[in-house]
Amino acid sequence: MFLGAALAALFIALTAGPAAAADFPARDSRYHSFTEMVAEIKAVQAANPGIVKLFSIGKSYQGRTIWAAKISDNVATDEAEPEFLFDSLHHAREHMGVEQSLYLLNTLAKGYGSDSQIKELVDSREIYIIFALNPDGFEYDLTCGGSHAPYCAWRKNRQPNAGTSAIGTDLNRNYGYRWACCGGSSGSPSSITYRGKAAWSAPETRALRDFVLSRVIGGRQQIKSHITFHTNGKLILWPYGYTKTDIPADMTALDHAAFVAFAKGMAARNGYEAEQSSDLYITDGDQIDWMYGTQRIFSFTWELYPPETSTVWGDHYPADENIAAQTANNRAALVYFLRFGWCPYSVLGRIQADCGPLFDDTEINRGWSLNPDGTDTAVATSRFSRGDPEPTTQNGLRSQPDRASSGRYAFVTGRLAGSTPNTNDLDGQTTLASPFVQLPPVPGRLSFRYVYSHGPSSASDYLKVWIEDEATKARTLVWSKAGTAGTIGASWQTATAVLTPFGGKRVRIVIRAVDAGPNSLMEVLIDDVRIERPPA
Ligand code: 0X9
Ligand code: CA
Ligand code: CA
Ligand code: ZN
Ligand code: CA
Repeated sequence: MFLGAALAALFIALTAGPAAAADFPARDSRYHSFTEMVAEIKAVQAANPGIVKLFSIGKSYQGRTIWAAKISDNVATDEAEPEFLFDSLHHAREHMGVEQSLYLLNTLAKGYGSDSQIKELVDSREIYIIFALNPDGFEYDLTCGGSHAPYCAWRKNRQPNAGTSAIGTDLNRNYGYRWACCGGSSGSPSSITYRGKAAWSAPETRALRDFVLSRVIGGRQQIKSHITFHTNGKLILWPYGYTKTDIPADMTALDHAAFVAFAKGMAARNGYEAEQSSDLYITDGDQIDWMYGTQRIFSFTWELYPPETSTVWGDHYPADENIAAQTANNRAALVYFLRFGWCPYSVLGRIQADCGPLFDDTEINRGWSLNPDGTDTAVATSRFSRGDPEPTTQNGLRSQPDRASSGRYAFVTGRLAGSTPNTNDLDGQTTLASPFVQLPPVPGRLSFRYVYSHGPSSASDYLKVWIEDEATKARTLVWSKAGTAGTIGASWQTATAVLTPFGGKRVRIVIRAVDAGPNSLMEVLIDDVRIERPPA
């Protein structure tokens, strides 16, 4: 009796523990289960230790490892190479995404020794792949009964929700950019597009966020381009999902042009269709909106094979015979993405202007410092700040434009409308310094957009730009503009300066505006700062 009870208790303890690893049915055995995926990536690392390094970006709700690989030469070292990110399996039932990520890993690792184009890409870039963001859903999706057994058509993660038996958050509605803004997600835990109780409420999205943020070094995001693999529909989607507007205030016209050209370039190579993600339907809190909206990463959703079938079973469970051909069909598009994604402006023919050592459209914080010497005298409200300039009229003339040169933001003195001395008018000194940048032996020009407007002024008012050598701290004046007795209105101009003397040095750009004249009114704006590539 006692023994029987003990055996029964043991039996319960064993069956209540973690379920045995789930697997695909024999007919779909070419798909990788989570266990097989882990075994595969470990085998690839073991066979290619010089260029493949596995790591974890964190744990799922149920404690599974979210596996990632870095692929590069000198893989253990963080080199100054453009970084790329791929991920798959936000949605549990979208198994072809895992196969696409494994295909990419194998293509890079196996091609390294035999294909000079692949070797060049791996040597010159740092490529990250996150194989299954949603491992709990991955396992669970292979554990159902019914006519489609073992498949569940599960989408969300496996995180419980307080006050209901409904499980799971849609990870692709849980990101913290315009979360819940626009009717593109559900507030109901039973919905397949449940956004979670707050942005970042899922451990899986937090892990991805923290990894991406960890790639901001010296104020600059190292990841330049990103693809998240989903199924299905054979689509290449660019941001935004939250709005149908093509170029909303939080996207520059230039970035939009680059998104369209780059997406079309990929689509031409795999036969997919390229469109804005909201053309499919509105989403809010989705990953690529956050990646671009906050990090300015050129981020795409690929909806993989098959084309739309209009049933979840047809859409997400194509027979495993399709895996090899459909993942390989994307090879040329992936190679193209890796070739040009370090700077998608290059696809627009803008490599010289926009793909140099520095290009800052000021739409996000890219590590500039305000008052770097601690000597600025202007009050806080009149110093440079990065923001949306409010239109200002002084002496019957527009002194502060109502628009940045690009996008929404510029560096602007006395950002708010009005000409109140010491508030909106500059009065005193304000200084900006860029992050330090390594110049090539023969650098291209410095160029920037500026507004320098003033009421009657004098040469004691000025806007000056220096290049500071990091090693010697020496500053060299490369451009300046002084006040005059006349009145100058607000208009955006382009300035350039030659940087040849600074070739090979690590330098920063120092920009200072001084309003020293007693009666002068002054406004300065700066946008679109570039250190160009030298002409080819
Ligand atoms: O709804 C999603 O999260 C994605 N489609 S899926 O069928 N894989 O679930 C689409 C994400 C891209 N964003 C928009 N279409 N707005
Ligand atoms: Ca490297
Ligand atoms: Ca790096
Ligand atoms: Zn999906
Ligand atoms: Ca701007």
